[in-house]
Amino acid sequence: MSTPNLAPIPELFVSYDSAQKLKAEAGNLISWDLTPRQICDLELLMNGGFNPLKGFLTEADYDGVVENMRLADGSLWPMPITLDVNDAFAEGLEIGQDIALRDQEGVILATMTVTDRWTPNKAREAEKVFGADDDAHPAVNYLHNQAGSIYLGGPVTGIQQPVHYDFRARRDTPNELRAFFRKVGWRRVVAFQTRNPLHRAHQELTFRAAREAQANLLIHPVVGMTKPGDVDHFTRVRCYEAVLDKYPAATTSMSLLNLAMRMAGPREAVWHGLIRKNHGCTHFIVGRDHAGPGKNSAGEEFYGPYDAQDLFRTHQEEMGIEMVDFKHMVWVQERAQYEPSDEIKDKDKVTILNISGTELRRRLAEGLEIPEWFSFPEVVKELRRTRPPRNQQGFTVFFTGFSGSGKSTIANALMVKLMEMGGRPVTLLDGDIVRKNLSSELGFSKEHRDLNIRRIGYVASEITKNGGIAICAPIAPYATTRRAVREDIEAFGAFVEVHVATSIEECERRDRKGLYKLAREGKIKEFTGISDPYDVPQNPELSVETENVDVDNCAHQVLLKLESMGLISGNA
Ligand code: PPS
Repeated sequence: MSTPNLAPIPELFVSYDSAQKLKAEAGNLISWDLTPRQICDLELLMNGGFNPLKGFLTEADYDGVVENMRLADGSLWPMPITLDVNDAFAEGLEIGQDIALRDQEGVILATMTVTDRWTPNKAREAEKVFGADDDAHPAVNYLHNQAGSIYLGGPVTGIQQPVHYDFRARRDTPNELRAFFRKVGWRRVVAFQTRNPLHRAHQELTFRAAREAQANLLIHPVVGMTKPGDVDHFTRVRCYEAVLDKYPAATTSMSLLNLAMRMAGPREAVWHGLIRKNHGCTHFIVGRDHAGPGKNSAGEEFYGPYDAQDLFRTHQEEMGIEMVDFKHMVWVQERAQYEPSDEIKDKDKVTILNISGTELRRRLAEGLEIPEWFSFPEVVKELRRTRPPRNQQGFTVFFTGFSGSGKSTIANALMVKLMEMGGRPVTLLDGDIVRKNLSSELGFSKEHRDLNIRRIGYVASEITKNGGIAICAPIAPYATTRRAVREDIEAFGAFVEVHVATSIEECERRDRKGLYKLAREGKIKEFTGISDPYDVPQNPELSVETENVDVDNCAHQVLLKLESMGLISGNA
């Protein structure tokens, strides 16, 4: 299995001339505007990265993949690659109909013949594929709260690749990589998958893997979609480029993979292996907790640290790519080198050092030292450029609570206090202001409330990205929408959720705007807390009581919270 057949792999693209013709004809077809994740999936379907798939999964293939990781014809495939759409779009379609698949600018990338349309059992998909129907898993959260409710399946005809403007020279299709390996005579290639910046431990691990497999090394980072909150791929690629100089050029190469990860641990490892096999690699590194999604809602790991290695091992013969498994690498101070932690025999006599991802983020956030044994100065410099200390980053304070709970009043007081401190621009996105300026056409149905909060989230994320402070004060009654906004914002800075926990009885008693009276009389419909739901925040950064506490004190509690999170300090 370690001498690859580097002949070209089948792609789903038609010839240039046919593509031009098809593109003109496809202009008349019903179009689906692909989501960012679907664009990633489509790219790998079309270029052979997902070989043997010939399109988005049919219902029979989907059932097989979900139940036992196999397509209907028996081939191994662990991940459902599905085209999820909304009800309205699905209703208008007939089986056998061709549809155009467009990117977010409207460019037609492919057509698809719809052979299957079904309503998936998402709870089953979550249990079987991701191991638990728990929204704390990013892919389960996506499945329930972002993906459409209907799946379409059928063969895809590729017209053109999605356009990328960044790092073009670093992106390769499976056939481009295969051609490169043929050209340079690389017969054994070990791939390293990553969604994080490379530090010294990774370099040591990849060196050892290449040595162990007697293979050349392909650093193959994911630049499509990774776990919410990860370092953005622009920064990471600059970091990779800095580290690449540390490898002997003739033995190591780097290529970027536009994959949308699912963080599915064991299944994901098998999927990653198949994708690397398609890219012409013979070996694949699986480390500790491969593609791990973090903790579940009970605070426990979703998968065991070596589950991914175990599942890969079971299937590697059939996959045709060999695993190079690695244990956790740690720094042994006395020997000044990295060693796999389980191979250290004299643990009680040496000093073992390690900096976790969480600890690294803390040090970056607080502008603390990051030692040379841990990372390369070039990498640390890049990370510091993107992630300045928290007291220089933008952030969002998101108040949520019933109408009349005191959100706006506390938000106003907080704004003034922050402006008094100076340093960063402050914008207040109060419920009423937003409804006047951004959402004047919206009402209070679930759909409209979600749209309203999404808009607030979008503006707040832009403010946060650009180093400002956004203070939001809508009711925001739905936990899933608040979570989505949190994820958007946390890509750029902190999200501080403050629950203004005034009880509904107290709000009604105060009834500042007289709205509760009208709601009781049925003159205002869908009124939060009276005739419409409110999901109480389960883990807000702060919860403030307003009964018998004055506004100044409430705003002060928020300031103290911001200070304890390192977001404000003496000189910022
Ligand atoms: S939401 O649910 O987050 O989109 O609501 P929001 O944009 O914050 O708007 C809430 C303000 O609109 C007034 N209002 C209502 N609130 C709740 N339910 C219904 N049906 C409703 N109709 C009008 C109310 O004055 C809210 O103002 P605040 O500032 O929260 O008191």
